[in-house]
Amino acid sequence: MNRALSRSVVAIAALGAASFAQAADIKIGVAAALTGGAGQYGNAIRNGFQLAVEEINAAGGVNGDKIVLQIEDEQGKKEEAINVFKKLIFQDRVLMVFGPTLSNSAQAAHPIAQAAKTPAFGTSNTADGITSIGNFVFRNSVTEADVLPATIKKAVEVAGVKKVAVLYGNDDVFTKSGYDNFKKALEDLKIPVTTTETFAKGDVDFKAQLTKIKATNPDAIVLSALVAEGGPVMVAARQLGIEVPIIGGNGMNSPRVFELAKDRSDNLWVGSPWSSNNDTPANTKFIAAYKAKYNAAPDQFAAQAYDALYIVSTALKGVKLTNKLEADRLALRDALPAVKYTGATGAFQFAQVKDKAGKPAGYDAVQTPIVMVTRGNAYVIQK
Ligand code: LEU
Repeated sequence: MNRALSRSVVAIAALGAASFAQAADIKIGVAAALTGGAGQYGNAIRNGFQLAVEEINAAGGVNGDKIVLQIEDEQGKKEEAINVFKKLIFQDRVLMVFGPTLSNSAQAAHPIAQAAKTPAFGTSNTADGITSIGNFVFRNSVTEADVLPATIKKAVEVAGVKKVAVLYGNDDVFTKSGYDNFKKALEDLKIPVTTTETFAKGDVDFKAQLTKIKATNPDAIVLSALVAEGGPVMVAARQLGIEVPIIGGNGMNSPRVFELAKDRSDNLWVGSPWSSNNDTPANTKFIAAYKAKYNAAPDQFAAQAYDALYIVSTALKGVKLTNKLEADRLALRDALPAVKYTGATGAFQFAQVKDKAGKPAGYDAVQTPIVMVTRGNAYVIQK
């Protein structure tokens, strides 16, 4: 074989390998809190993604391409979320990144994705302002601003709540945003607040705040907390003989409440688009598949992660991937906003939000929340 010919044989072989690699994998990053205080949420999220990726690939993938998830533990810490985002985007060169689990971390990590023109997709971030970061930021988790007014309204109607005490974590983006939105919802409904108390991440003793709350004799406690603190708050409240409803935000919608508060977990009110009692075909299928795979019941966070991968795969079906990362990231970004999808969490679509300067930015979820109350270690739909 002469030299020129052997060179072209090598070139053709290389071309073959490249186009084969192109057809093989779509690499997607997942940043989740798999350890630490938010680990309960992050593990449910990972499970939801893993179930969805298996199903999607078993059904032929995306136009024949397989999705490969690269899952990293960001530990529920914003510094770790930043590190994980950088690794996934610049080193592993994923097409997009799901996560991180907490808004507190998303607020720190999503600007990295935005600057790198890489889609970032939150499946559990519910604080105000996350998608205002920019037009590469998406979420399918319904915000506190959308859910809390519905939860409060229902508790007022059904449980006759006329005045409330407020308790919230003041050192976390999500618990603070929940507080802001509770405050607004209470003002809109003209419900007086008897006292407002705070706590910090890692606190374990809530007696001082709850004793003050008890003395003001509220009809309910409004609680903006992650479950690591919120579970123990419920136990402490009931121990002090405070039996009124506890109205919680997104952080309190986790079966971890039942592990932490056990027989003191009743009468907790939360809102969410997802409920295990919602027996639509898509949700029934999801719950059965999840139970079969994990031998445990799913929660809202698993459901939202599961739906999120289907939303992305729906977008990707309309995208012609070129294997040029920058172009492919942009094409996915451009395809996502139009996706309409009905999954475990019901009918879903995106709505664009504005940034602080009033310019079009990222995309929030449009979904209707259901209000639920805990009874006998289960979240029961409140009609
Ligand atoms: N919704 C919370 C947040 O935005 C996280 C969730 C896992 C409870 O931080």
